[in-house]
Amino acid sequence: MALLDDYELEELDFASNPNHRSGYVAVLGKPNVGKSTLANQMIGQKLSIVTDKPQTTRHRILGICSGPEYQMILYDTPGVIEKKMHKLDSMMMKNVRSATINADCVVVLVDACKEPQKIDEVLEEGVGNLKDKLPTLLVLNKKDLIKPGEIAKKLEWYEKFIDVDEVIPVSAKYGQGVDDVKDWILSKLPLGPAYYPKDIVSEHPERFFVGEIVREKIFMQYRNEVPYACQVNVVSYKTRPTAKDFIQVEIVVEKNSQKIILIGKEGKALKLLATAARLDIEDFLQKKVFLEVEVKVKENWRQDEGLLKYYGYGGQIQAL
Ligand SMILES: Nc1nc2c(ncn2[C@@H]2O[C@H](COP(=O)(O)OP(=O)(O)OP(=O)(O)O)[C@@H](O)[C@H]2O)c(=O)[nH]1
Ligand SMILES: [Mg+2]
Repeated sequence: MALLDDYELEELDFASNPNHRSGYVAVLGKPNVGKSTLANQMIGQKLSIVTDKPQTTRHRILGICSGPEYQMILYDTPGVIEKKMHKLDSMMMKNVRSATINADCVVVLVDACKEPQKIDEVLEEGVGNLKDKLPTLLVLNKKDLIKPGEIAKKLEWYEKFIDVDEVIPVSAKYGQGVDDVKDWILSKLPLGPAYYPKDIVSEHPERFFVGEIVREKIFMQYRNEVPYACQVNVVSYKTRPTAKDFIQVEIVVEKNSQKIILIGKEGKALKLLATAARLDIEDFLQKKVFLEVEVKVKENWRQDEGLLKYYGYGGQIQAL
């Protein structure tokens, strides 16, 4: 695994290959359709967290998929929602829009298990009224969950009623059809040199992913509203040459009752969470770490624009 932290920009040495293609791809869709699963499959590494709950992804997450002849820079985005309950939701939707600003093409996912439906809201929120219509692919995801005859019917519906350049059935979870998606993207990318070193998979700092892993474990361990009320901040990250790396994480919740749930009886629930997160973080970083997790209450943080910006929802992902 390589992140941009490991590189000095001036060391970049772009190959001058006249057939090389590179560009930006926005991955859009409603919540829970499998955007992050597809992005991870394409990159070949789990960068975005995946859960069975809607509104898992909150930022636009940049993942880089490179080959000898190409570099696709994917933006995984938050699921498009109609009702914006909190300022956080509105900021998440801004992150959807900002992913498409520089995009060379757009991939819209829909869930093959659901009744066929228009993708107008997704395009409206994501692409808005960008002057030039971007090449758009519709991915009919989760095809593993329905019968081949059903897939054919749904494919026909989408091809007939939705104005996109192509429709491809895929199972992002099992990697089926993912190469077809890559080929389609490749055909839409302009000729040009790579933007990033070829072995880089993201430009976000390691600590961003550490926070996301903790958030994934919260989604997995706690129910109902609790995971949605959590913000995870990596407040300290110290690499230590003679000891395990030391990572200090704070989980911010909105109410004391949520703090009590997170901590659990005699702190057992939080301990369980910290262990599950640590194991995944160690797997991600490929080294042992010491993880300290603390829970804090900040009332209504999801409505507080200043705090939301501080937490990095204003656009560029930043390390606190
Ligand atoms: N069976 C099956 N499940 C899938 C497939 N793709 C995704 N899933 C599951 O669908 C759920 C949602 O996947 P995500 O990748 O988190 O979806 P998302 O669109 O990124 O969701 P948000 O970030 O909440 O908008 C998870 O439980 C995935 O395992 C697929 O091809 N087949
Ligand atoms: Mg996601």
